[in-house]
Amino acid sequence: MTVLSVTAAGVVVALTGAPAAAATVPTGAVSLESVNYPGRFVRHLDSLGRLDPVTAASTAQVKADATLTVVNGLASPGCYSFQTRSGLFLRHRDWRLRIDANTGDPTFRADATFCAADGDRAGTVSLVSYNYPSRRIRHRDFALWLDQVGAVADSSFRITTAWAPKTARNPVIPGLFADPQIASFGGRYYLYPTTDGYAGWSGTYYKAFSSTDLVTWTDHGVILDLAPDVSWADNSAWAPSIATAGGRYYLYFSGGLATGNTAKQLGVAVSASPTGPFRDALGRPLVTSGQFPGGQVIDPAVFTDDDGRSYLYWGQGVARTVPLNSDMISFDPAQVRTITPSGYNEAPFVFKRNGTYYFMWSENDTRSEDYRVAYATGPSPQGPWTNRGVVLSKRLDQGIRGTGHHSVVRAPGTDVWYIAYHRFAVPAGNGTNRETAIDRMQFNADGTIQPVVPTL
Ligand code: FUB
Repeated sequence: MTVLSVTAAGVVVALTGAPAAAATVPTGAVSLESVNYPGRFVRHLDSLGRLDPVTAASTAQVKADATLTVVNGLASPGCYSFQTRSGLFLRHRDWRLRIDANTGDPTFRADATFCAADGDRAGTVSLVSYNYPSRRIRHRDFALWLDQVGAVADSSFRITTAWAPKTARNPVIPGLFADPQIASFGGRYYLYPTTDGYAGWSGTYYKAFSSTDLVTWTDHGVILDLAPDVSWADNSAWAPSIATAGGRYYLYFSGGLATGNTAKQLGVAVSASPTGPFRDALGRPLVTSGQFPGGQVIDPAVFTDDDGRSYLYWGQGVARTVPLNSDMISFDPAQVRTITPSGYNEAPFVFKRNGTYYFMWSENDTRSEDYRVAYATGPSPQGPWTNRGVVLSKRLDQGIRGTGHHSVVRAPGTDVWYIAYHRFAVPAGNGTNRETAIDRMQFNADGTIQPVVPTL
């Protein structure tokens, strides 16, 4: 495998020492330069892919059109998708490369996914179609086509510094990821999101990301894939939660079957590392559908109190909580309590600050631009709760919509707090094309939470 890296001078170099097979591409904003027509870059014009000259003197629009954000492959995490500044995806249709909005259906996702292979010379990359592996992105008459060629000069590109680099802080991880669960272990931050971009939220796998500064994140790849790894679930890999105890890491997750009883259930997977791989700890659900009447069995969250006792929360429509046994993978069903506050839809999350417990949740439907976060406070991990109102909602002057399904982390050793949440991807997202953002969350002197200002 050739690992490509962009230097400060903006030129891609092949890192040595990697086995020769396929290339990898750094995620984030890049530009793709033709190897046989240097100075010409992949860009879109009138929704079609082209190879055009771009120089320092080019207009800001041309530079933006020649910048692509490399993201997690919509059809496979081992490959890539390429997003335009306008949030559209590079895809092939009738063998022509063009840009379109992600419908989330399997055909679109496959048409918009490309696997990296070595180009025709060192340090270059060739992009192979995910669903037509004998075809690659190739320029012909300076238009981009999906042609039946190998790694020839017309199908080889240098990855360079983006003509229009990202300036916004959010999203913190490129691509479509929702329901971010943030945590800190051993001085490092970790993010566990839902992989988004699927019609009907039908994704199957979870990835983990880590960071020391909440700005630069490392993608640790797939940590659990329901389809092969979990016998009782095929899809609906939604909204995971993470906890640690006894040197092990526990990932609580939801999953559903593709056929038969498709109701969602909760599972728990275990690993020796926060970045997995995780394996199903029980071989069956931790909470089964119908076990407690009412509400969907999704959106697990775990809070561990100062005495080491952990509590599980979950539910859409109805919020429930139960103390976990010390093994972290079982509980006494007789101790399950319903704690649904008014306005509650889903995404419970609990944390503690200065002896006060904060119970937070999301209101409205995740497909609504009014999806938002509200909270209550109480004297124990299970309440009773006093409703305190909404703390995070859309910011239309910035085009930020659908802000919800959050989690909270404290910077270790400080009283500085951050909220991770998802929003409709800016600018072209919706309820199944969501992205992960992080902002500061501040408190008033009386312990109430100040309204969070969502930022681009
Ligand atoms: O990501 C799938 C579902 O959308 C989550 O389980 C809900 O909380 C909503 O964010």
